[in-house]
Amino acid sequence: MNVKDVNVKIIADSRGEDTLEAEFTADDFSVKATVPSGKSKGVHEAYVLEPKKAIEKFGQIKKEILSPDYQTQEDFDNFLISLDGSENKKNLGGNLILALSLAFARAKAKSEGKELYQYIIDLQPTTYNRQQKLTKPIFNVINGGAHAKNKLEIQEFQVIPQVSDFAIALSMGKEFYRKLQKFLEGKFGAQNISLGDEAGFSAPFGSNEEAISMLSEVIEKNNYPFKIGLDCAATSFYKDGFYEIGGKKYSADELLNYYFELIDRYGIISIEDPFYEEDFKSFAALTSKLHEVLVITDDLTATNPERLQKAINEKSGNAILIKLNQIGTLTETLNVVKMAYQNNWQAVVSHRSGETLDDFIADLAYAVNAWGLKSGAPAKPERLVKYERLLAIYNKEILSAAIN
Ligand code: 2PG
Ligand code: MG
Repeated sequence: MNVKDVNVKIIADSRGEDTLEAEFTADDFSVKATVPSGKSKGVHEAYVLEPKKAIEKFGQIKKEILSPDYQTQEDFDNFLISLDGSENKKNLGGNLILALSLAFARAKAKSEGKELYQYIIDLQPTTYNRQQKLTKPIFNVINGGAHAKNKLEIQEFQVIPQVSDFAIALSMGKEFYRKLQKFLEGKFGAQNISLGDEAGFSAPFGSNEEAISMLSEVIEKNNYPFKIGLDCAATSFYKDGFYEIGGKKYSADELLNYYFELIDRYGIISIEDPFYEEDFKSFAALTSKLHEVLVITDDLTATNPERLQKAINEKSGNAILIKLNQIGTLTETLNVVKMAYQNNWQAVVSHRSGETLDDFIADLAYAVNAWGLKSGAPAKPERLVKYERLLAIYNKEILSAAIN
């Protein structure tokens, strides 16, 4: 690949905040990649440099990026990591590094005449077991926590279709979303319904359990083959050794029982960040009590190999949430996925609450054969493009399998 030019500029994300877009011009084409941003961010994530400062930094390193001819994704990512030289990418910013890493991946895929997902598949060693068949869409249809202005402490109330066809899963998700809207309008009045950051509904729910039971009611009434999932994002309601829910303080043990009852009562199949981001022990206690329920680590592991290793050693979960911008390069992200799979953990690929129209994570989810893709509600364009891209990949693959 003959790289002719590289540029980075500022664009607005779904919250209207500044974020970065990198553009690579190579051979006879140009490609772009953008980075999202989190609101319920973990302290162990790669550093996010203020976008204007990141543009300045880019000006200082542009020449160096253009000079050598990088042969591989790993070479390029390692070059960026060494140029930064810090532990959490605070010099260049994880956001600048990631924009460049992903734009490079797109350029390289194109120069090799490959779909992005095929390029990512080819980057991975084939040593791990690809356990899952279909990557499930995880629709976050009710928003709480830091993503909505309501009383819900739990951040995400999700529905997860249990079907083996992605097209069916997606169309059911869209239909369910509209039914849920009608149901909530009937309960609370249309004027009291709004959307949270991830396009899930916000309403004056009295409690987390009320939101779950309403989801459950709409699922049952209409016979959807859906299960419920939660992202508690518990760091946001943890303070001084206690978790505050509905004005009451819960110890970690009491919170564990609270979850245990909800999981049991509503057949919940996945629970993310049930405890705050340092509590490896309570994560482990919950994991050991549950069978066939995914305990997903997000802020706890922050797509970071050392954090994941600790979580694996302490049995603090059985699935890791994968967010490219928590670690900052494609290569490091794939290494974390590999580590998870080698230890029989699942991987769920995720967007951020502040998103762009970039659909890179759909290719990533397919390429690592993730258990699920978490991209919010099936509603706003920045959420939908990821689900639609994954559907397009499945359709393409099904077609090519039929031809061959
Ligand atoms: C999460 C994410 C994405 P944020 O906690 O899993 O849903 O939220 O991007 O705000 O960290
Ligand atoms: Mg989370």
